[in-house]
Amino acid sequence: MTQTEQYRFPKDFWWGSSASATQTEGAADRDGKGQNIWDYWFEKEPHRFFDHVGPAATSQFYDNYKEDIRLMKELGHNSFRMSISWSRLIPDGTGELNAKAAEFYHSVIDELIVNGIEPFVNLFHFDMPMELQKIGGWVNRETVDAYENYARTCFRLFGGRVKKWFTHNEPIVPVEGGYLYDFHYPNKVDFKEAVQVGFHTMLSSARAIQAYREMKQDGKIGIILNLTPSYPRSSHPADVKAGEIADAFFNRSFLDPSVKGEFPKELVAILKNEGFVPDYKKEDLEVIKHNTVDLLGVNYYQPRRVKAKEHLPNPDAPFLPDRYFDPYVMPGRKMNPHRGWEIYEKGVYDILINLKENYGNIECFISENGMGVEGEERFRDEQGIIQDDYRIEFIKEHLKWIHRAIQEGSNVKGYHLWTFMDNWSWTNAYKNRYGFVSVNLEKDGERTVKKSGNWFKKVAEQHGF
Ligand code: BGP
Repeated sequence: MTQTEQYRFPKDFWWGSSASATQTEGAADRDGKGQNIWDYWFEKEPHRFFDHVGPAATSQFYDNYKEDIRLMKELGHNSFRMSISWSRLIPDGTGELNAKAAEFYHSVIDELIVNGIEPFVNLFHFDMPMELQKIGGWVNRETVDAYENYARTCFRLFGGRVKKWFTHNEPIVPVEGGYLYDFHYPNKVDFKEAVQVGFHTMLSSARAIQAYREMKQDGKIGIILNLTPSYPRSSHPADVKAGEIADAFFNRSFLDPSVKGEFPKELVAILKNEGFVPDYKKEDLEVIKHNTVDLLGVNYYQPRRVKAKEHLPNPDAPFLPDRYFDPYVMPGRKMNPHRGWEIYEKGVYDILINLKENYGNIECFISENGMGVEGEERFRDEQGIIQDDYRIEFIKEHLKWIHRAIQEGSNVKGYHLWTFMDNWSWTNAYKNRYGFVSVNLEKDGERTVKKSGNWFKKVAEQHGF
């Protein structure tokens, strides 16, 4: 692709950004919100969070949403993905509805629509209500019932104006973080529970979709998955097999049931062989089979490179998916050193072509993509604008591959950057900044549009670059 080439996107392409409740709202202990696992974990172990900054205040969207939405409009957004905080809307996870929370989400949705920005609403973004975590969170089947009830409540309250719904964001991440690799509460390393959590989460997604259709809602409902392509080190059959297994664990575990209504055979075979089949009822598989998604959100940050295992695993170590592959550090890879993630732009094209060829070319969009950078203040110029040319470059290079996928027939409908304004990144807190808009924590959260924000506005207005 040459520099002078032009990249035009369809006129109705969705240009925007994405965010989540816990990472942006703040007001974590106000207006009746219940605790979620992040509030609780931070209270217990603040040292696990960068600079000991917790989720209490985050980016104050709760108080500033009108101003923030005005800025979104200014930056050319025609759509924005947010999430509802379950523990704000239903503080105990089940039972009483918090009227103040309903009022808040009503106003946010109204404000977006008035500004010509379509709200895309996600129901679960890593933030399990603490009261439900106390009974085991997704390990406990009761959480699936509670979630279905929460989803029904959201459809009833907001379904008249929200026409794009998502059941979960990156459902594999709470499995990895909470039950395998120790980066989310409850910090367990327990593959049996991990599999149960995965299954119940998948079931909850299908049950919410079923409820959505039963309630005769007239929008679209989908799921947002972090599809991280697994690239084997080489074409050696052992490397290729390692790649296929990693793909089954981390991508196809949710992609196949969400889109095709069935779990990948390779994964089921491993779980059976290793003795980790989850508890389920026969009818669950029917619910999953008949309630697949209308629309798929694709989050893409980095590829996963793998190779065949170098050594026999320690037989006494806890079982982890990595028993089947080793990570592969490819010489010459391009890195984002702040986040420690490889940048591989073509990955987004490979995902879209895979969806086209193997998943019925399902309607999809890039629901997250972005670059977290530490210490962005040093790039502020005399006018006070952060000169984040590296982010413009990052977005551009990904958009070029998305453009190519469209030319080859991909059904990709939009691009949302992670994220609109700098926010709280879980255990990384405010270390890395991702936004089109900077949030100055020293100056009471003052917002200033970065160079990338102004650039994106033009791209959205001109349908390309
Ligand atoms: C995705 C999550 C987001 C966001 C992003 C960046 O996995 O959906 O919530 O945080 O990654 O990652 P991080 O914040 O860990 O740098």
